[in-house]
Amino acid sequence: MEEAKKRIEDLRREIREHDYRYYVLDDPIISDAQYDALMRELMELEEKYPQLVTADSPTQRVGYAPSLGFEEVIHGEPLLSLGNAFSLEELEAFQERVEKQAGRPVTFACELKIDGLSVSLNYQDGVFVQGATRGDGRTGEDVTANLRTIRSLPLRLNEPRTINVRGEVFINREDFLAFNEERKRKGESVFANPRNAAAGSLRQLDPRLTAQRPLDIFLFAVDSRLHDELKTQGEALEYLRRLGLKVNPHYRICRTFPEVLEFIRTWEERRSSLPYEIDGIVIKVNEFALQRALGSTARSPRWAIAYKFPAEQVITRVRSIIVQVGRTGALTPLAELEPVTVAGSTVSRATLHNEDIVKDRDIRIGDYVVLQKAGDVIPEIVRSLPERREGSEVIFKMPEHCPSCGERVVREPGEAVVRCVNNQCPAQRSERLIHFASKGALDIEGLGPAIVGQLVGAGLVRTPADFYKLTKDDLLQLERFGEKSAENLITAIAASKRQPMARVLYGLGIRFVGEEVAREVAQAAGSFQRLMQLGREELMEIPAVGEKIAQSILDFFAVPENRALVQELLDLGLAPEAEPQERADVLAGLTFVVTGRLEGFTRSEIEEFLRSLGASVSSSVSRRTSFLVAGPGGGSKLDKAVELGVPILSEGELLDFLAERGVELDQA
Ligand code: 1X8
Repeated sequence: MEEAKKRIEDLRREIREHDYRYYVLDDPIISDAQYDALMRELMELEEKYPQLVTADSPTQRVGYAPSLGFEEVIHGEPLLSLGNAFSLEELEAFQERVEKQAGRPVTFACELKIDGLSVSLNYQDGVFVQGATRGDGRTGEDVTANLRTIRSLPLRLNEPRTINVRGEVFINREDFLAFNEERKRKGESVFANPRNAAAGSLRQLDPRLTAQRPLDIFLFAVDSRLHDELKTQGEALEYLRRLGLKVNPHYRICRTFPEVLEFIRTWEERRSSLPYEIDGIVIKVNEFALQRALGSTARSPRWAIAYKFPAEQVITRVRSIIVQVGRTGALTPLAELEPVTVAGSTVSRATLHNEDIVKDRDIRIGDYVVLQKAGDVIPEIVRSLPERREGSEVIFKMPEHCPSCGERVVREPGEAVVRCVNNQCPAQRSERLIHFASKGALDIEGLGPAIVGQLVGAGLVRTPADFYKLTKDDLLQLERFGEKSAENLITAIAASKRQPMARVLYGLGIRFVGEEVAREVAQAAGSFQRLMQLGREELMEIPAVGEKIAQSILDFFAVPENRALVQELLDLGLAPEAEPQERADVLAGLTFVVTGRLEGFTRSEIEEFLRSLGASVSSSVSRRTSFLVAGPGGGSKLDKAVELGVPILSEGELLDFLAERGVELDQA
């Protein structure tokens, strides 16, 4: 036993050292296999002597039981957010204000602003005991088990200190791309950007899942108990590093304001070469004593500011403008660009939305243009550069005939969109088929745009019903299909017959009938037979359905071909009835409104979930609202709820509320 204890301690020390070298210094000295051998030996010993397992053992990075929700953590010191400067003028105003109050020149610490998720970590006698999200700044959520899985976060410091530190959890760009690829391959939804992926990962209810996410962390602040001992932010960063915590190496202590500007300029330029995303520079008063003197407002410190980078812009050239025909027949101009890297990804196409925008921005084929990508926004052409024209540029004209079927297109008065109104148009047909198989609709794995294109091209599929008549032999004639893949696709198509009516209805692609409307209509009608009998008045009794939607549904079912399609799908065994609502009564009679930024869910995920429990979800707060679920940045809905006395739930409180009613969240 004594011997085992000693060996365990030696192993832990050794593994910790290697973790530090690998994850913090990025300079490993042993191979992965050697590391695994050490870890395995430790795990075996701990299994044999469970009484010797400690919270800071490297084996404890992956927790065991998934938790229901997260406990609240009241932060010892609030995690304030930073004021923003969107221009150098605003930054200069900050500097002048600070120096005026100080009555002397001030030294600033400049650091990269990591585009991740703020967390607070508590170490007790050097052992990591608790970590929390920022939450609303005063109260966060206990995500200790998830933070433990971050390999660059030491479970034990180099000194037995009791300390609270603060940092940013993030995901490297490259890891994010690989992770998203993997999700796409598995047919899972992808994250829009590394920040969202980091937030979602940190709020996984099952730490074993978090452990598979490529999370990383930088620490950049110590709690004020250390401010007497460490006099400046610069010293605090060095101290954090000495404790074994990961500190971003790119910071600079600037004694003059021009140095601050220089730092900003440098990083604005080098930004895209960093392996992780940054959205600005944090400028802090370096001396803690002066920070204290300047104090904070309710929301943010007066001694720091975030200089936000303007959206990254690059110049490229429009090679051509092509026109795409969507599922509803809308013609959309799309610029094909000389590929450029902007905000970390390569862009070779940008939508131009409609012909008016092309005209307003005077974008011509062959033009040099300014392309911009702000945060997670889709790339956009901001303007053309007429001064760089050579004379060979061509003005874009919307075609008068559909590029797919050749029929004349129409532009309704007062509408910006030009449409092909030929219901038989091959491009529309393909798009409708793609939509039918897509994630929100029948969700048929392996039936993406490329395969649908192949099937249509081979004349195997014309309507969605044709998918269900495909045989393995049909598929085997096609390129890229082998025994296994053909079998898989046939199985996936057959499995989709069990999808609920709402998805089939959405999959039909009726104009204005999105996922939410489809859900309500399916719920109200109960079956397609019934739905096809409903009149205008009856349709409009469904809360989500107004005049426009009712008319669109009527128009759709007035077309004999569409009625025949639905009948054929039913005959093939699809969508017998509306979704059986298992837990539908838990929130029956309650109306929710969701606002602000949520950490673990998208707003529509939460809304869908609430609806699945029988709640109504509305987009505006009124006296009839039962609860407002509010994340940070709630704004006017929050004000309205306070005014009307509508109870407000934070994301964490909502989870508690649901847990009390026996509802477990199986997603995060
Ligand atoms: C937020 C962030 C800070 C730093 C880096 N990245 C962030 N996202 C830093 O200080 N180096 S400070 C901060 C905040 O105070 N809200």
